[in-house]
Amino acid sequence: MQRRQFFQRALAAGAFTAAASASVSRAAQVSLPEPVMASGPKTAPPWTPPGVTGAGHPYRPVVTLNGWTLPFRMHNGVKEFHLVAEPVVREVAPGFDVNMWGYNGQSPGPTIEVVEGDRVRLFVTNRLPEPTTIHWHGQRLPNGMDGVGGVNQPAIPVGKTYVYEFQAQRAGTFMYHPHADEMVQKAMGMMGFWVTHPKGRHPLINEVDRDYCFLLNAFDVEPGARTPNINTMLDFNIWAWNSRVFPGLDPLVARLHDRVRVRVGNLTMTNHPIHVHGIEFEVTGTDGGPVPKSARWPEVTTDIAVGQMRQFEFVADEPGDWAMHCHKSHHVMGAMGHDVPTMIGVDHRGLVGKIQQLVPDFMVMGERGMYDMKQMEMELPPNTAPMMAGQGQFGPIGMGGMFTLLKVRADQAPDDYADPGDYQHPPGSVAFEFQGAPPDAVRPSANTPPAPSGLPSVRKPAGHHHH
Ligand SMILES: [Cu+2]
Repeated sequence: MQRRQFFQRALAAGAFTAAASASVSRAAQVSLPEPVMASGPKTAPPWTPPGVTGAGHPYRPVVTLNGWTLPFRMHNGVKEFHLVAEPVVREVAPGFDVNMWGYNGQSPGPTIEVVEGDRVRLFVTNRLPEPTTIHWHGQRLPNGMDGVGGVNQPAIPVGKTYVYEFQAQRAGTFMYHPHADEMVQKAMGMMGFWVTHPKGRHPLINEVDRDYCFLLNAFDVEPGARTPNINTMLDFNIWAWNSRVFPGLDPLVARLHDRVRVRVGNLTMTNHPIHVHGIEFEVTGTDGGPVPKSARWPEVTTDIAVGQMRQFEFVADEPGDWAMHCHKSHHVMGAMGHDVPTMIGVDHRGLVGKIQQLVPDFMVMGERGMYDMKQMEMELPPNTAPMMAGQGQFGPIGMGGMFTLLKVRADQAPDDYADPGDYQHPPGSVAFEFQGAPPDAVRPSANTPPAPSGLPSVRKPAGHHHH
């Protein structure tokens, strides 16, 4: 479904209508809101609930990178959401689809946005082939709403719908994910973002012009396959933001001098030092709450450990196309990063046995398995993540995985999130080729032992004395 149709359908379904009366029947009170579904990996425009005022409304909505925000239904003063846990196909990059599990048509699931103090009711329908739950990471809530299967509730059986209900007690940056068979369910892409906006002006939460959010996630998808290996603990090959890799990731766009907030949560099994070029930022909050102002310091990289969230802020006061990426070099490569040399010229049919070691029922998965085996006889498997693809105005970018661009433009209209294209550099401001004659390189001969200092004698600084 196209974005426009999806919002129209959401409107038609009454997803935004406020309850007309407090005297609704008990049956109506527990009626399921029609789930709003999305397909496609593009970044949806920020969503402001129409017709909702007061109690923190309107707020500056977040923009979910290559994702979207779930519309809610007001019902007797309660914000009602309907999440559907289900198998999905996620386009991780153009030409690379992965069978995942997610919510409402995509992985990750839609972002939930509410206001501090809101009463929230979340219907969760399980259309997976196994039981699930949802844990609302970081929230203050009644223990029975915390979503740990077996501890706080029975797991939601296949085909059933459970209801979670609590008050969003503090403003901040949160996420949701299963707490039932979670190794499998997180490895398959089940997660989503949650933002609670402050009810009014907050001493530690800045008002910003742009507010971006995304989750760090990782998958292990054999080249040419379509389903992640769920037993992988460390050797992932798809390093993603919101189940998407460069060049499939949209840019973060800002108007010159905008104050920008970026919220990031890590649901992978390793840490990610997130680095932004061109500006300095401060970490203004975590999933534990806002950071006191006296405890903030300037950074250009912030490490996000497993299970942590960070929100950082900066003023976009330098125009340009600034790289923004994980600083682990293997995390800005694609699926073939480690394996492509061993794939070329190799009989790929041997790979089936290797996959079977990890996924014993690989061959009994049906037509898919045979199809994949056929594909593996080709030189390079189709449906493989681009390794280091992406073209810039000066040539190949040589990046994949956890990489995108922060695009800052003086002429970007307020609230315009469209990709402004390549940065037009002012004349004389781009690194250029030296046109003179290259100097002679003086190197020590292979047969000559190095000078005692360990440096070639021609480079010894004047006045230096050996011991
Ligand atoms: Cu990383």
